[in-house]
Parts: sequence; C-alpha cells; structure tokens
Amino acid sequence: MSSASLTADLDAVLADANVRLAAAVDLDAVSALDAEFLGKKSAVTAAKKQLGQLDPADRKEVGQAINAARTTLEAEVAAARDRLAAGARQAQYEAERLDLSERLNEVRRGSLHLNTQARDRLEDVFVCMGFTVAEGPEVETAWYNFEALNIPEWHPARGSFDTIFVNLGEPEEVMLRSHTSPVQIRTMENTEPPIYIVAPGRTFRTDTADATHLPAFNQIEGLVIDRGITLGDLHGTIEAFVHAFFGGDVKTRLRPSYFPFTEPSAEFDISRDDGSWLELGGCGMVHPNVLHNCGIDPEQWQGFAFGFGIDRLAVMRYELDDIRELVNNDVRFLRQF
Ligand code: FA5
Repeated sequence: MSSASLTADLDAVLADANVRLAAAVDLDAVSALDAEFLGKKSAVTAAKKQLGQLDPADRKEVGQAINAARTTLEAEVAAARDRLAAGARQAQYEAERLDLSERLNEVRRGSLHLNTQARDRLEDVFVCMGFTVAEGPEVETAWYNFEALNIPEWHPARGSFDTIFVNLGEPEEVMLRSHTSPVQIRTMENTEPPIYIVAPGRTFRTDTADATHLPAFNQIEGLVIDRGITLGDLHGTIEAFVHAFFGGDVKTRLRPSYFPFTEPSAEFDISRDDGSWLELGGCGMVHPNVLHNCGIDPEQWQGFAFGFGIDRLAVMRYELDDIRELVNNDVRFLRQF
C-alpha cells in the first residue's frame, strides 16, 4: 500500500460520502452513513490501521490527511443530521398545527328566554304609552306586601296569597313577595304624583306547579296616580296594551272581582282563538286607604292599578300547552323561539 493510493482512496471516500449524505432522506439513513464512513469498519479506520505499513517518511503527511478526512466526514454527518432534524421538526409542526379559525360545527346563537322577550316587549309597549319602569325587592316585609295594601293581619285575603315566609324577625313578618303590588307602595312613598309606572319582577307563592301555575313566576304591576282618573282610563289602558302586545284581533273584558287594595276591582280576561277567555290579571281603582297609607290625599288624587302574570302572557303569545315549559330549560324547546 503506497501513500499515494491511500490518499486517493480517502479522496474517493470523501466524494462518495459527500454525495450520499446530501441525498440522505432521514436521520436513520444518516446514522447508517455515519457507521459506514466513520465506524470501525470504515475506510478511514482501516486507513489508520495501515499507517504502520507505510514508509515512515510518509506517515506524518498521510496521518494528517486521514485526520482531515475524518474531521470533514464528521462535519458533513453533523450537517446532514441538522438539516434532517430541522426538516423533521418542521414536518411535526405542520402535522400538529391547530387551525384555530376552523369551526367543526356552526356556532349556534342563543336567544333571550321567552319570559325575557315578553318582559322586554311589555316594557316597550308601556314606555311608548308614557310609563316609566320601577323596581322593588323580592324579599318584602308584611307592611309592603300586605298592610299598606289594605290587607291587615286579620284579613281573609292574606291567606289567598299562599305566601312563602322567610325565617327572619317576627313570625310571618318577612316574606318572598307574593305579588308585585308592594312596588306600588314603595313608588307612592317616594314619588310625588302624577305617577305612571310599570314594575315587572319575580313573585313567589306556595302554589304547586301545574299546567297554569308556577311557584316562582313573574308579574307586571301598573300604577297610575293623577287627577280625574276614572275606570274608563283603566279599561282604555288595558285595551291599548293588549292590542299593542297581541294585535288587533284579541278582545278584552273586565269582570267584577275583589282585591282589598282596589275599589272597585276587576279581573281582566283576553279572548282566545277558540272563543274562550283567559284570565290575565287583576285591576281596579286604587283604594283610598292605600293612597292614605302612602301620604297621598285621596280627595285630590285618583288612580288605577293592575297586575298580571308575565308567564301566562308568554304561554298565550307563544301558544304553549303548559306553563312549565318555561322553566324546564329544555334547549330543544327554547331554541324554537
Ligand atoms: C294579584 O296578585 C294582584 N296583586 C293583582 C292586582 C294588582 C290587582 C293591582 C289589582 C291591582 P292575583 O293573585 O290574581 O292578583 O294574580 C295576578 C295574576 O298573576 C294572575 O291573574 C295570573 O296571571 C298570575 N299568577 C298568579 N299566580 C300564579 C302562579 N302560581 N303561576 C303563574 N302565574 C300566576
């Protein structure tokens, strides 16, 4: 073995390695080439072993050539590894990429609950008629829920409200309001007449849920206090509201009734398609005792009040069979509206 042929062999190995490393398609292929060109059985290792058989004068030069070839091969293997590792990383990024703009299902828009829709519409109708919207607390005292409304403790009507009491203060002193009428009192206490308000809100009774009753339901109260107000104004207001809310075909009627806080009192019904009537709420001229309890002179001011169930109104407007649909929270039902 001459030093010239050894050096020529190394040049051939370098050229071969250069081409094949450049063509390697994955890291396994580079590892195989690493073993082939730099491992125990590689040409470079074999050349080193043959160094001893060379003319001592040539050894240094050939030894340097072998080391240089090894260094070159190592650098080329490392470069090939880097190139493929970067490619593999890039491929992995591509494979694992999340397209955050992608939507598998159309996003469904929610909608307001039927009660909220009915309440918003009611407010709109009354605001257009010149009323403002008032509010009151859901937990009330006996004064606001009963006494100021001309329902003293001994009054039989107190029982008809099926009140849910709260375990606070004296027995039967604090309660979940059983109607929105306490907001009448709170408004008259704080506002100088003339007064034109509606007060929507939640109300509570011990009623068992059935097709027309819920234990927690919604009412809207109306109160007008002004000079020279008559029953005719009350009927006209109810008629105007019903027409605005349901359309011109629906008729209204007042039936004599009794509430301690109005005199005279009436219940008002609206006509249904099948010719029957549905009771919507109670109304009447504000009782002089109630005005008096709120510091308003009944000789100077008169007024009317009404209160009806918003849930019953929603049942009517959306033609539901059962008021409990409003609270079952079945999205298949709610999505229809
Ligand atoms: C009252 O609550 C009176 N405060 C109404 C009133 C106000 C009269 C102002 C005069 C002047 P009543 O108990 O009838 O009255 O209830 C009024 C309406 O609330 C009923 O007509 C009905 O529409 C609704 N309602 C009553 N109880 C329930 C219930 N358990 N579930 C759903 N709606 C109900």
